[in-house]
Amino acid sequence: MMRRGDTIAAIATARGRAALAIVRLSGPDACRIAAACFQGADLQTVPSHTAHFGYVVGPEGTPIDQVVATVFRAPRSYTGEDIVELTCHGGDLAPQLILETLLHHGARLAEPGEFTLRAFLNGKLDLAQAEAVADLIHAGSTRAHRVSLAHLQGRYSEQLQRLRSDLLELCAYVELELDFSEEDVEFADRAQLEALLDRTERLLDELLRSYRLGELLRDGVRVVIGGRPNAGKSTLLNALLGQDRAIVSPLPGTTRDQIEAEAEIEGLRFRFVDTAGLRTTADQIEAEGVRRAQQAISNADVLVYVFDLTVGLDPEETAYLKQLQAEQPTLPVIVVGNKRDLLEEEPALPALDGPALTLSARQARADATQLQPLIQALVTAVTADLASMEDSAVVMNQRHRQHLARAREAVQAARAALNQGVGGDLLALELRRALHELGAITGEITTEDVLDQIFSRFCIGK
Ligand SMILES: Nc1nc2c(ncn2[C@@H]2O[C@H](COP(=O)(O)OP(=O)(O)OP(=O)(O)O)[C@@H](O)[C@H]2O)c(=O)[nH]1
Ligand SMILES: [Mg+2]
Repeated sequence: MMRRGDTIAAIATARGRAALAIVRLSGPDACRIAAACFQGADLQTVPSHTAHFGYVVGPEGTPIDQVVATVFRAPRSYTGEDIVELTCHGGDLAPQLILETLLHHGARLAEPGEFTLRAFLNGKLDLAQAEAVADLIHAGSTRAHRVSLAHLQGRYSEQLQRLRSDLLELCAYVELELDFSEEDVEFADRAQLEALLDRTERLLDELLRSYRLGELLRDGVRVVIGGRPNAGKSTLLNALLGQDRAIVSPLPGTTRDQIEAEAEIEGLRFRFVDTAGLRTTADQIEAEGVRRAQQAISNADVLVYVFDLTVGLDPEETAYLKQLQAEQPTLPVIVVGNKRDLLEEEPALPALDGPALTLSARQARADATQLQPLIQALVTAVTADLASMEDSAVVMNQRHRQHLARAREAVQAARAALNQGVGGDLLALELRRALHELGAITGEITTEDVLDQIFSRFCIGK
């Protein structure tokens, strides 16, 4: 992976039929290799950042495709090296034949993420930004996309850099004091030190807290729709999706196999799971459905518990919900009284922990505004006050979370050292440890293994 100095090539676009595709080359020989198979301009002498129409010809001189070649010379390029991008026609053949021609002329097939790895190694972006490139490509919702872009633009890294420079300043004070300790000089003002530690810890806390939102953005929110047979769970799923995905029928026990479908709501990706109605049954297939429903509930991010307002919640259901809240205290449960259209007056809702609301799933299928209170409750249940967090302050990456947690530990240990009046050397040691952890996120400190791990999850050509 870390071999540098050679010239790499890859198809940067997705396979299959498409109007256009891009084959890219990066490295010291990029212009020479591209020039060897390009007719239309001398790519070795054309100025940087210019595009040229022409033909790519195969090793035997036969034309392969009409292309536009764009030349970016080092260091003003994505990787910091010479780059040539050949925009050709899409499909299975043209890009592949062009790639083979480039390999024939001396390029090496790029590893996944190798272009971005080079960009990182050449200082074009830091490690957190490089990871944001992959997050951006994998983003499954508008908000995840926005957060990745903020990270790619470096706004998250800037925060970490500020943290680091605060800590560095702190460290310098403490170490200076160490050097002069025999002369009894106290450089570091205790109160100032404490304030700086406070600030650092608060920021780390905030970043760590945001990881819950980051995780939901990355993986989506799993919402399980549960309740008794015939409560209207499948009707509600269809209303939420805006399409008739699940079978709805007046027969209790209609849904057996779990039905899962995704929808983007308020910038978040939700994965809704419609389940078999919970009841004791002699029917083996239905019983299996019920078992799966219970399993889905134990893996849910939120449970939407639906009941029929004309029937009410029976005591067994109430007991079940109470037990669930005791067993899974972190699982938000939203109780939905359905079939509101069948009642004349707004009914009293059962007194349970957590939000409860009424609606008519049947009407909501035609009029989505009916769903608004439920959607608000869903967003609040999963993100609480995190939804309003700055995009640049949302941590989406588990690796970052680990380093942030260790940095916080070190800062806490530094504070304990300060409070106990332990020597400055111990304090400095903890501060250095925190600095090290933060440096690992942005890649000031890193190992080849870590880089391999990070970049191998990239696409080839990125
Ligand atoms: N009036 C009225 N009927 C509804 C409403 N929601 C669902 N229904 C009806 O209630 C019946 C059951 O609806 P489903 O959505 O199949 O119920 P379910 O909870 O998925 O039932 P199972 O799959 O059997 O567990 C159907 O006849 C629906 O048309 C509603 O808001 N108002
Ligand atoms: Mg159903």
